[in-house]
Amino acid sequence: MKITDAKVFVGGPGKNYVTLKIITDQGIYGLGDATLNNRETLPAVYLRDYLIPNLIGMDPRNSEDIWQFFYRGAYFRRGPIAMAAFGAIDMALWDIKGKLAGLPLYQLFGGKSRDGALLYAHATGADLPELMDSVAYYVEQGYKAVRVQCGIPGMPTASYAVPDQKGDGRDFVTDFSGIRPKVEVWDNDRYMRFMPDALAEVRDRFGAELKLLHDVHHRLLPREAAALAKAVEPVGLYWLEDPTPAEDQDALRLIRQHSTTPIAIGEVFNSIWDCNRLIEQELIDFIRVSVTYAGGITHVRRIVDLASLHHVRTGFHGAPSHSPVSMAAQAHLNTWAPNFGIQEYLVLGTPECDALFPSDHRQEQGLFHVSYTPGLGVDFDEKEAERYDYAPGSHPVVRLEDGTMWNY
Ligand code: CS2
Ligand code: MG
Repeated sequence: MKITDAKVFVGGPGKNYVTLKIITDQGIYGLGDATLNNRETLPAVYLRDYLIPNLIGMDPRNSEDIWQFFYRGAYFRRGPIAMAAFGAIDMALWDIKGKLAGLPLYQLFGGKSRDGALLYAHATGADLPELMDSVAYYVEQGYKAVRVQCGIPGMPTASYAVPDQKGDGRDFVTDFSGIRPKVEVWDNDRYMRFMPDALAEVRDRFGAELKLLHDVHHRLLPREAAALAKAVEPVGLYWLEDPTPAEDQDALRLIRQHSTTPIAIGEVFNSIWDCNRLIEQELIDFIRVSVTYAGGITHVRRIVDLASLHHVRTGFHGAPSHSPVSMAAQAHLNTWAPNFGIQEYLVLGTPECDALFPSDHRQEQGLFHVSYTPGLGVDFDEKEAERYDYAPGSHPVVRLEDGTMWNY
């Protein structure tokens, strides 16, 4: 069996999805997602100029050898661009493998460990009343877990995942459009004074059952993060995410020393080498890698297996920049993983997205159910893809009130 062609498509509804299609001499093809948010053209070029010329002629069934060929062959290993490109190839090869076997991928991983995978939605508000309305909106839809983000009174600009004007705390998606980044102004003290009480009010309003998650989004110093994790302990959060910048892993030790609030980290990690110490030293409770940024199914399975040895559960990243292809790959991993925790899930099921990526996976009552379709169980409509062009975008940058550059 030989790979005869591979095509890269960049574009999609509201997102520059980078979709890879690997075609074989037996007419079977596989799909992969290499969408690196706001840097999408880079994995696309990496695929077109460096990887696909080598891929042609290879036997798609040797996914492990092909992963090692590109990872070791790069010499300059790892990094988000390379791992997103390798990850897309790997997803596509697993898709082909499942189609060849006539089985959905979770069956090749070891079968079902659960019927539906728990999802969490994104509730947000420019202020607390709007956040309460947004949480109620997702609870009504059957979600059992909701992430809560809220505008901070007195903050000069809207902050991470918060609408910059009142009125749309439902189905809110951050607008990254434009090559020049928006500038957010931020202050840790204002946030620290507001957020613990805000989270406590959400808990009081929605009761003990609802799983509440909050993303600090890398903003705090280790001492502040330890103080926040301690202050929100009575709220009983499902997790506190990215409390400190992810590079400094020792910062999490201070948080552990001062609180039992569950910690989730990992969406910016690209390989097992970014998180093995964190997992082995049990400094986190949830690992948030994604198959797109961390080298595909082959590599993420290694991270999941390591995590399962240390009581660390999965909480795969699922921001809107992950296309239905990688979300399908993660859904199969979530169906199999013995240490599955939760999956981040955003409004993927828009009519435009479904037209571009037809699939019979379904989301119901806050749970994701994979279909029995062989492979990933998601397809790609090349005709539909012609409707979409690449549109440059950029993450906002964050400055403190005195102008100091800070973390988005
Ligand atoms: C966020 C992301 O979903 C999350 O947990 O941290 O939305 C993140 O801001 C984006 O993926 C950045 O591209
Ligand atoms: Mg996050």
